[in-house]
Amino acid sequence: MKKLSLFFVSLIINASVSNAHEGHWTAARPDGHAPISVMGDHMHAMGEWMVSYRFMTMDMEGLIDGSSDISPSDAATKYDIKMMGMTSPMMLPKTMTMDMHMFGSMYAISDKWTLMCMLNYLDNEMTMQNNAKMESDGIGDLKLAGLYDLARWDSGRRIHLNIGISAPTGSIDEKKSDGSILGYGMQLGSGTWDFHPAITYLAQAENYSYGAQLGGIIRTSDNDRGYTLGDRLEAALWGARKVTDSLSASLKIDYSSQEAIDGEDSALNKMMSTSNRPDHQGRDITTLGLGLNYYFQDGGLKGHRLAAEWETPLNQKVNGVQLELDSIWTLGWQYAW
Ligand SMILES: [Cu+2]
Repeated sequence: MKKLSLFFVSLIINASVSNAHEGHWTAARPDGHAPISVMGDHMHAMGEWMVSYRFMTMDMEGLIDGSSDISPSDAATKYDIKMMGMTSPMMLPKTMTMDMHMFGSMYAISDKWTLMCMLNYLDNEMTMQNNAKMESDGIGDLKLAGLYDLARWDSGRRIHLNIGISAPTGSIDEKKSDGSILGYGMQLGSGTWDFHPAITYLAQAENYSYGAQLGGIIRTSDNDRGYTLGDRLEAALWGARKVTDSLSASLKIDYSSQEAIDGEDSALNKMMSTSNRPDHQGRDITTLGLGLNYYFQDGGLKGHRLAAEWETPLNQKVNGVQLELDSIWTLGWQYAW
């Protein structure tokens, strides 16, 4: 792990001494796209289309209280978790896997505006301390965005604005097999119309590139179950090194902060599990991501891209008691024409 990150760091640092890029920013190189976990990172030239598919899998295991490990029985005592009147950690979460299939398309209506559309299919599985399993799956919130080119310079740098909204197409009524409602983390959407603004900066030199994106999610109302997911702030910084004309390696640092839930779903039993408590939702997390992008320059697959990224937390602090994030894998395919 340490050796691997040093390899990526040295790739990128070595590269930063190479010459600056002469012309405009271009997507026609492997690192012309950001690490695959970054959304809305690049724009297209007028008339260009792109379709993409990403598979993301997130693994969580073990409980943390703020930023320290806590045993299920200590958590039950500390937060007064009860089953049938007795302190019991039985319904506290043990592990969770969240799989996401993400389908996207992009189209540039002009050189100034690129439109983007994204729909996810989620598949969640959670195991409780008593080994009971809970599952939910279905489509998430439909996201539409416009990327607006703010400025482009000769030296391979550019900056754009991301103006996105998401519609509440994902279910917030997912239930257990016994018909009772599932906790907040197992629901598929926010239940609200959300605003997703961001600003993205990109820079390219001969053999390396870097970028930064600052954005967030602002919820605009209460959902019809009586709560609002926390607003979110996200900042990402990445660098990539061209290894060959088709392959690049990247390093990314990502910080995000999501607030706790406002309001509550009154159908959830707050005594039974922290998963049912609005103040035990949301977290601050910093992750390190290592990635590879592959760009097919010619032949039958010209224009296709494949990418993979692995992310692991450097630091995380949850609100209340929650599962600890272990790792995130994102695999992607993109095709532009
Ligand atoms: Cu694109």
